[in-house]
Amino acid sequence: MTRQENVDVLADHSLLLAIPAFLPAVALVALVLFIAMRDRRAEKRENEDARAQSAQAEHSEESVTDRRLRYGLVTVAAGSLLMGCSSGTESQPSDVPTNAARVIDIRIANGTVSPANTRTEAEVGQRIVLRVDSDATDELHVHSAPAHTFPVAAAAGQQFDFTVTVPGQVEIELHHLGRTVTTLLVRR
Ligand SMILES: [Cu+2]
Repeated sequence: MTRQENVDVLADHSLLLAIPAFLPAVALVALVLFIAMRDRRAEKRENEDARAQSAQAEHSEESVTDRRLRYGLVTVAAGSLLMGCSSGTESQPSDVPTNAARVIDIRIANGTVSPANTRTEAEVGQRIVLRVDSDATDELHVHSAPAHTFPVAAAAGQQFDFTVTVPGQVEIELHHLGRTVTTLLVRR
């Protein structure tokens, strides 16, 4: 019987214990109500079954146990589903800096830099990551408040990161080459 497998899943106590910690109480109440309604419908169906098979006295007793197991299983399954949703796709207030880092790949070779004079949109509090491949030493200067200066070596795979806390335009320059790599348009 497939219902026997359900007993194993119920024994996962860590998941059961995690539910009250992560689920809002409102979601739990809604969930239980939903399951209870479903269960009542199933019960009605099973009672009709039992009446039809009244000769088998054991049947109804069995189905009550099965239903209890199924109730628990559905709670656990729906709970874990809800937990997955809330941690992944829950929308955040727009002023909370939860964006992924803005990565800017910079390549310096033969006295030229790319990109050059571009514009890069960013948000206040967003992490900005500069990944630099260079064949010459230079100095990256971020004209934010406070400003940042990063020494560039003649090497591949260098990485510098910072966060801009004030909205506005922030130039990222290469001082030895005298070029503007990009200008950050930092919005609230
Ligand atoms: Cu500068």
